[in-house]
Amino acid sequence: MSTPAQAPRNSPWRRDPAPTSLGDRIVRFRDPLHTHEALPPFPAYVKRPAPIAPTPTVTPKTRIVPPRFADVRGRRVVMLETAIGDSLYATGEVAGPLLRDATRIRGRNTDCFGYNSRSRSLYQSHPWVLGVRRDGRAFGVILETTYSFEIDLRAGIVLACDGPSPGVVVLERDSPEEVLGVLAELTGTMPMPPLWAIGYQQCRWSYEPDDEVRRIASEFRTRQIPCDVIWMDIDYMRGFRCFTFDPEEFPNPAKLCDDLHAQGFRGVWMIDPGIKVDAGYGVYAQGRDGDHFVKADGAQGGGEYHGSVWPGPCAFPDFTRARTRQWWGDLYNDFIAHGIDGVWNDMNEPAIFDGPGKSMRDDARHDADAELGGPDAHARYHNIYAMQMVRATREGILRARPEHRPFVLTRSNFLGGHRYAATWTGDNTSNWEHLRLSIPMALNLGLSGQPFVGPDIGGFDGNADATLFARWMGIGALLPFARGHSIKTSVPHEPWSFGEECERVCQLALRRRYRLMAYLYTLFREASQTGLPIVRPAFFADPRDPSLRTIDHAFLLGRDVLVVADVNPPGKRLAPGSKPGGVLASWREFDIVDACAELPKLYIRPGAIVPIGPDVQHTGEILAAGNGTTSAERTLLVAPDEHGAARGVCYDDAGDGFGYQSGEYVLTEYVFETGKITGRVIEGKMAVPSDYAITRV
Ligand code: NBV
Repeated sequence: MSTPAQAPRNSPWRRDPAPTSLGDRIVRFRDPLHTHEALPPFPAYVKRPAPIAPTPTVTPKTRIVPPRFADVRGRRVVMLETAIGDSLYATGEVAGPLLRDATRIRGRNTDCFGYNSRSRSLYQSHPWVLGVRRDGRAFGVILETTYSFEIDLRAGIVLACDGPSPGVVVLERDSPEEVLGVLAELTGTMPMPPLWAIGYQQCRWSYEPDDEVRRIASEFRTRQIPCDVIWMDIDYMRGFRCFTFDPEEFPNPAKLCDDLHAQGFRGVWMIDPGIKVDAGYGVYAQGRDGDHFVKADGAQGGGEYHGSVWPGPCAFPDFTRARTRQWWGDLYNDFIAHGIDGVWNDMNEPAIFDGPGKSMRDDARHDADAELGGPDAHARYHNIYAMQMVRATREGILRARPEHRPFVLTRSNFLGGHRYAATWTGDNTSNWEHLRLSIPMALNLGLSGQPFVGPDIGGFDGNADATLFARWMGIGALLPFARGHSIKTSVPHEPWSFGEECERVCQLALRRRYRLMAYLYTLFREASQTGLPIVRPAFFADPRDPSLRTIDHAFLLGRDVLVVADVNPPGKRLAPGSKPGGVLASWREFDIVDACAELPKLYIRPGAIVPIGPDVQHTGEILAAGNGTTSAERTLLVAPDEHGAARGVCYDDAGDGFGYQSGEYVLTEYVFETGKITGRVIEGKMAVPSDYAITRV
């Protein structure tokens, strides 16, 4: 960043912010006018980083240049200059190109059905920018606010927010990977999910009644299309009352769960935050009697805040305090006792049909704990409402079933919310534009700390056709969260719904995912340890190469696999030069299923070893055949470098539970040299088979 120009005398910009060091090349700046104000809590952090020393000058070892602060029309504005050659990324959940230069977003969690690349606010907010300098070194900027904010990257970095003056943290490292490592130190890492949650998942709004769920599950097995999970959308409930079951359509949820389990499936069921105002409904009555709901502002009459969602007028739990999160979490006890495996929290922006901007009024009252900032208006807590909801959900499920790893999916969230839930990119549309968007959206969420992410494969709203659906499955099967989902009004969107050719492509796409499961699982482990995303932009292979910085149709799966997708409709196929150049030009093409032109191309890095597993119908087969996730049928894909050498690692554990936290896992390093492969346990005490089939690429 270059030195800010001298501010003119009458400029609103205050140029001498008070810097304090939070660690090596991590500096917090405050508006000099507001340094006397206490910094409000910022729940993105695992633990708020405390200043370790005032930093009189911030430049000796770094290129961090102090931001300038101003108040403009009652908002706090911060400006950071960028230099020629800087490229900007992340900014959370955004529809549009990977490179965020010249874009502008509003961070306000919004139910944005039918969004497109012009939509400014989507479901989640991440007040975070990642910058990559011309020489490949990198920096990050965190705006410490829970209020609505703006990120304007049209000329440098301009951040603005409502509420009190925020801290602005600027951090600097030698590479984007290292910057994400610091972000993870501050905001935590994703907990390890159960293995089944990395399998393919099939959803629809809604599979109903219960026999339809069984039919869909059986189709997968009969047609031999790999799948781990079937999802229950909102219609399983009795009149949209959360934690209830429709007596006609889902009379025996435990039996349905048993039947799914018997075929090797798991079930994930939806729970929304809106609780129907109905004195005869136990959850509402408990919430009212326990004083658990958000209140209306005094001028609005005080009392419970009500807004309309699916069940009609609803009250909304006040997740900003521990005692309500405890109550909410405990509701999952009886619920998951039916055999429910995972939970999907939807509509938690919160979406309210008759509220301003389709949400809660800003003046609604939260009785928040001091930990989050104490009692205050919804304006302050809007962006963290969902995050606190999924915190309650995850903790409740964990209390109810401490021996299993919870799986929670959320639509809305905030920076740091990956500690509680995975996410998907909301209500996308079945068209080619959205297929294209799904890659940079997943990448930028990964660069914002959320590694477990994917789109509704096939598109949620509208009708896919065979070509679009097949192409989407090919790409979606290589993203971290892989779920097909569609709206009520669309034609059926299952892998077999569009004819034989599409079904064949889907089957191959999913077989690929399952064969790559050992590698994927190793990447999930890495993400849970270091915060590195599972899918990464092409420029991670060489952050200095400007030709890799704007690639939207290709991505890296970990460090060793490059995926090059064709996101164009037929007739507009990618030119042969679609494979990225630079260091990626030497990566070698491979496949692990029958050749298929509709699937993205896969390339392996010279010098890498990628573990490949058996062809299975679901992850339960992997666990049944080996010791945990280990597999006797492990093939090592070896791509020797110019010296004939290659190296790779593979992580294995029980695939569920927490034994791995006390050494019940194994990290194996494979080395290929002088034509021979050796495996060596580098961490953990679990046994692994020592025979590998080797395939050289
Ligand atoms: O619960 C119904 C849908 C759900 O299928 C979708 O995935 C969510 O994003 N939900 C939104 C509510 C209605 C959407 C129009």
